[in-house]
Amino acid sequence: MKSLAWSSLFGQGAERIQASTIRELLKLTQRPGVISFAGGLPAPELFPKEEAAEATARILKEKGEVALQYGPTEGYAPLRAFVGAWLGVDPEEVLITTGSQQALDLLGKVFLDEGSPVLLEAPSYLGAIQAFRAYGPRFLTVPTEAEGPDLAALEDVLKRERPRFLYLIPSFQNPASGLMPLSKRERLLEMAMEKGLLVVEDDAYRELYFGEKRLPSLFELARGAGYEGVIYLSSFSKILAPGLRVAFAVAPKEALQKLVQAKQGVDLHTPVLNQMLVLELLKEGLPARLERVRRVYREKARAMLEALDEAMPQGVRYTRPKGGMFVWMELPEGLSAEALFQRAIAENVAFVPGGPFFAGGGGENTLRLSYATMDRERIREGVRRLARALESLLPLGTR
Ligand code: N5F
Repeated sequence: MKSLAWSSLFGQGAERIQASTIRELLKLTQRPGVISFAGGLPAPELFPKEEAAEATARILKEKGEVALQYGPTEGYAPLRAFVGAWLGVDPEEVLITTGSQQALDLLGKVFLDEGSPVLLEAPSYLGAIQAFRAYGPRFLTVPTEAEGPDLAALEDVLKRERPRFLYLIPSFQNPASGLMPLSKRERLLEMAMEKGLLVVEDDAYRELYFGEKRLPSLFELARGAGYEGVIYLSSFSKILAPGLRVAFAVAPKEALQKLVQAKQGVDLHTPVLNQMLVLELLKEGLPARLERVRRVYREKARAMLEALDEAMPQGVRYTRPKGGMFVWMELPEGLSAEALFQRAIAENVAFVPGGPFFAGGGGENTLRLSYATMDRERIREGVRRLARALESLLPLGTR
């Protein structure tokens, strides 16, 4: 076969496109015998397999001509209406996206130019960093911790810079697992309103809280305060099934219209059958499903924390999540999570090294553990293997 010099054919933008560490790791972790704490993959035992089989057959039989036809870019109208009613917003402000991952890309397309500043937490969701990076922005970061971003650092950045938007995950942050308290949400919003700063709130984990109730989102607080500068993203991936790739964005009409136009060029619309299926599944007892999802993750989180408390040597710090899918870990200064990863894989346990979650570099001694996919026994065994890998790396005398 005659070969081509592909890299000379790629556009300039192609150089900025890089592989997702999570996606690359997922290939490794699919090896039999590996206990994976790597991907934030929902628990397969929660997938509504039976209900989905029945609902799909029903949809195809009764509304097959809609399900199999092209649909509107904005989304299947009854699903937009459901989301509108669920969130208390006008359905005209709802755009159904092909996963929230697509919404992140659309935001990049619409709001970012080469060199334009964009503000993120450090660490932040690496899929967002990957999506934005393709548009060549200048990343600005503020440190984040168990209670969300450092507001003093944020104020400082905003004195000097006018970022196109601030991307935040206030509830059960990926990867750092933090939950921003209400008072802090209110203060952040005041700052945003004062500066006219656009905030993109990614609420992928909104329903996965372990406590009594959900905190109001920045979006809800902003609407209550009469501020339209929060674009809200969430997804059905973590409460139904990620393979369906159905999620949504909520934005004021002018911004939504631009996102819709950007989506037209990407995939015309999210698969109609998947949207109809999601709607059917939502109509079949959502509150009971959410209760169950929360219980399952709460128990898995507890199992992981118990195992970590037993097995981790001194000097290793980790978060105690109040929801979501992740524990965030910090190794003693100077220890490399990449080096630990090599040892861990030899022990047949995997996680995501933290470095790629830092848009501005750093975080070499950090890592993310997901408890979502494994059962209790494998969580315990995986943590034991991780502890063995860690001990083989620690200098003598600190074991
Ligand atoms: O709606 P969907 O499935 O596209 O979710 C993307 C997404 C958006 N925003 C946040 C904060 C997320 O955590 C995610 C999903 N993240 C998972 C993770 O492991 O960090 C899934 C990645 C799965 C993969 O790359 O295969």
